[in-house]
Amino acid sequence: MRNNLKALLALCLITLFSFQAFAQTGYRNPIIPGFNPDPSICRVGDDYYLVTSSFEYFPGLPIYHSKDLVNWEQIGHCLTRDSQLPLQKVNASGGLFAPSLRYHEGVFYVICTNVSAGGNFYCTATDPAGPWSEPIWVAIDSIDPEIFWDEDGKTYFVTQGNEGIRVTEIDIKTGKVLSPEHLVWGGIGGRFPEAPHIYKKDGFYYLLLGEGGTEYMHSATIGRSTSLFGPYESCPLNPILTHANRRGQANQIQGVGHADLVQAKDGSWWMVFLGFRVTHQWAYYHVLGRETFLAPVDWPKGGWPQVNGNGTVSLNMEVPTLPLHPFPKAPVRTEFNEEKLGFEWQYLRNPIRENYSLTERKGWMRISASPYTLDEAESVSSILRRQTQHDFTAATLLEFDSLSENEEAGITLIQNNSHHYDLLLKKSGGQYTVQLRVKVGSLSYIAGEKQVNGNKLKLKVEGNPSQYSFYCAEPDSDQYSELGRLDTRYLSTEVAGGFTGVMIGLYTSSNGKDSKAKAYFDWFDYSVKE
Ligand code: 6LW
Repeated sequence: MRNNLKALLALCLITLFSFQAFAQTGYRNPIIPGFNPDPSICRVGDDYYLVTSSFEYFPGLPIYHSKDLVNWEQIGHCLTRDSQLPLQKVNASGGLFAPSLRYHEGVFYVICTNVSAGGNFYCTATDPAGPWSEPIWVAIDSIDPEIFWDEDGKTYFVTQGNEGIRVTEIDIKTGKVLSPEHLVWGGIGGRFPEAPHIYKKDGFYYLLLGEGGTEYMHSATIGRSTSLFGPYESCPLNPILTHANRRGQANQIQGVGHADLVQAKDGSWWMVFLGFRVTHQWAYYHVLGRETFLAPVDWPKGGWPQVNGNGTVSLNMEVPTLPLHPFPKAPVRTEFNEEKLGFEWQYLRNPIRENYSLTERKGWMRISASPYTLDEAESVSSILRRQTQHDFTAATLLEFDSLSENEEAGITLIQNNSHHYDLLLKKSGGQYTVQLRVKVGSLSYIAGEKQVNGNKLKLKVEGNPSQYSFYCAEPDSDQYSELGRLDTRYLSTEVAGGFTGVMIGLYTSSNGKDSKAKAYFDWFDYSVKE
C-alpha cells in the first residue's frame, strides 16, 4: 500500500512537471502588431507560415514564420521583383489586396490580387522565404482569391463575388480557367461576403467567410456542405467571430474578421484574423491599421468550430498555448551597417533604385531627393516601417546636403498621400530650418519651426494613443527641443480612409524640381511600450 502511494505520488509529480514543461498559458494579442491585415496561414510540420496584405508598399506581401503561433519573425516578402509587382502610380490602398497562403505537395502558393495592375494571380516557392515565381495570372475578376485542392485531384479557384463565394476549376500549371463559375454560398446576409477559405474535415467542406465589410461590422462566418458546390448549411453559432455586438461593444479590439484556420501538430485548432485597436472613448479612431490576431478554436469531430468560447477575443488571452518559442527581439537601433535593409523596411511603390545606397557612405543610409512629394501617388524617395504600438519613440540622425530651398529631408508619419505629419530639415533664407508640417486632406500648414545651426540634426517623434510629439536636437546633444504636438486621430483610418496603417518613414524630396540633394541617415531608433 505504502509503495503504491509512493508510486502514485511520483506519477503525480511527473505529470505535473511534464505539464509545466509543455502547456503554457497566456499570450498577447495582436500577435503581429501594426499594419498587417488579411492574414492567411499554413503549417508544414512544426512550422507555421503567415502572409498579410501590403497594398502600395514594395516589396509586397510580408511572410512570417512561427513555431508556436504566438511569436512571429519575418522571413521575407513574396513579391520582391518589379516584374512580379508593378506599383507605378498606384493610389494609396491600391495594389495588393488580401493574399492566401497554401502548401500543397511540397510547394507553397501565395494567391492574391493586384487590384491596380493585372488582377488575380498566384506565385509558387519551395522555400517560403523565397525566391517566389513570377505571377501566374488567372482571368477571373474579383478579390480575395484562394486555391483549393480537392480529393478528386482537381484544383479550384475560390473567390469573392458580390452575390457570394464563387468556385471555378483551374489548371494549376497555367492558371487557365477550366469551368464556368459556381456561386456556392452568400454567407448569412452580411454585406461584402469575401475572404473565402475552404477546409475539408470529417466528410464536410467548410467554407469560412468574412462578412460585414472590413470596418466595425466585420465578422467571420462559416457554412458546410457535403459537396464543394453546396448547398452550404450555416453554422448555428454564426457569426463565429465578431465584436459588432453587445459582447464586443466595449472591447478595445474592433473590426475582427477576415480569418483563416490552422490545425496545430497536437491536433488543436487556431484562427488568425484581422482586427484593429481603437483609441479615444466614445468616438473611436485607429491609426495602426488592421493587425493580425490569434484565437483558439474548439472544433470537435463532426461539429462546428467555436472561436475562443463566445466568438470574441481580448488583448490578454488567458488560454493554454503551444510550447512557446520566442525569437530574439530586434535591437532598438538600426545602424545601417548592413548592405541590405531589414525586412521591416519597405518603399512607397517600386523604388527608383539609384536613389538609395547603404554603401556610398559606410554605416549611413543615403536617400537622394526625387521631385516626387509625399502628396503624390509616386515613387517618393523614402524607406518606411510600421508604427506597431501606440506608445513608441522613433529617432534618427540626419545630415542633409541641400543646395536650394525646394529641397527637404526628414521623418514622416504617413497614413496615405493626403494624411501625413512631417518633421523636416530644409534651407530657408540661407539658414537651415526644421519644420513640423501637417497635411490632413486639403488642410496643410506649418505647426512648428525652428532655425538650427547646421545641416546635421537629430529628429525624434514620440507617440501615445492620442498624440504625436515632435523634437529636434543638435547632433551631439540629448537636449531635445519640442516642435509641437499633433493629434493622432487625423492620421486614423476613420479620418484618412483606406486599408493601411501609419508608417514611419525617412524621406527626402525636391518638391517638383530636379535636384542633386542627398540625405544621409546615420541610424534609426525605434522602441515601443506594449
Ligand atoms: C480585402 C477584403 C478586406 O481584400 O479588405 O478585410 C480588403 N477585408 O477581404 C483589403 O484588405
